[in-house]
Amino acid sequence: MSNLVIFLGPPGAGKGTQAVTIAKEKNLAHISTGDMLREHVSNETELGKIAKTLLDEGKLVPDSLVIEMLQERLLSNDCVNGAILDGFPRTIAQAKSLDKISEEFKISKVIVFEADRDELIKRILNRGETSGRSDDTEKSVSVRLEVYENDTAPLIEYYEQRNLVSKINAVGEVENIYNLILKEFE
Ligand code: B4P
Repeated sequence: MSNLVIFLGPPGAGKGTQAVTIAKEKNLAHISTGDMLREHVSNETELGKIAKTLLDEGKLVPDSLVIEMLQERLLSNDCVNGAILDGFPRTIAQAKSLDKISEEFKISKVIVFEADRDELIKRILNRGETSGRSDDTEKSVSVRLEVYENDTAPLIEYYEQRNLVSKINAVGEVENIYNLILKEFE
């Protein structure tokens, strides 16, 4: 059975930043549903056409579409050692579906990234100046933060009930945060 480690946190908390290096270090696949959706948008697939406006507005893509996309991704060869899920699940429905598809995968840990709202907004708007990401705008950020509070934050309790949660202070040097996360893998 392969392990799944979930990176959970508000937009801009550094999940993507840390997932890339931790996945390499631990020989795990890095699965970012945000990156996958942006790829669909740039390839103008059917899913991409549906997702584009939702991403731009900071809203979530419908559960059924994201769940199907993730299920397919987990079948890839690079997931045999396990994976870091960066940005999935984002709703209780997604979490429940993950419990069902996790027969060959076990959720071993949920790392929750904590950072205050001002810091998150600062980081995202900073990135917006260079990234070209159409959702790194002031308008979209406030929607993304609201969606996080309403739909995603309840997952912390969902996984706390199973004793899977470790909370990380995600404000500080990237390298220090990386070391904090690595400790959670010991
Ligand atoms: P994502 O791509 O997952 O975007 P995000 O949650 O906003 O995280 P982001 O990448 O911004 O933050 P990160 O923490 O890496 O999702 C985008 C959209 O896709 C969603 O809004 C939604 O529409 C859709 N979507 C994705 N998954 C979905 C799902 N499961 N269901 C439905 N819809 C879904 O980094 C942010 C910035 O901070 C970076 O610029 C980084 O350089 C900087 N940073 C990181 N660590 C730092 C530190 N320690 N100090 C200073 N800056 C730091």
